[in-house]
Amino acid sequence: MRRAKWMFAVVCVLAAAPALADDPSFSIVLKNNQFVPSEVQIPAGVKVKLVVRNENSAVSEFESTQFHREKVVPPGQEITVFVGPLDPGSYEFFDDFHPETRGHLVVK
Ligand SMILES: [Cu+2]
Repeated sequence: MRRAKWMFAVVCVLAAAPALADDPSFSIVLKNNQFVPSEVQIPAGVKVKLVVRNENSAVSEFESTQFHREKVVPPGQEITVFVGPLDPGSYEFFDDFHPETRGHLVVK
């Protein structure tokens, strides 16, 4: 009985791993107080991984009220957020600590 449960747990982990690895990944860099790129094209209808790296010397907060994410990005570090599946359209994101720094996800 114990052994059967353990086997079941292993199967679940193996089944979940490929799904995580398959999420398309997109990188965004904060530098010179801008998002680079400021327009990021992602596919509609799938979950995607956004990796946001902060190359500025000040702490930032990657935020979007349109796709509901908010995460602090310390200087010299990177964070990961998962978004979607989203419908086609344009979704704004910004640095909540420097609100003039803005970009868009363009979902197609
Ligand atoms: Cu915020």
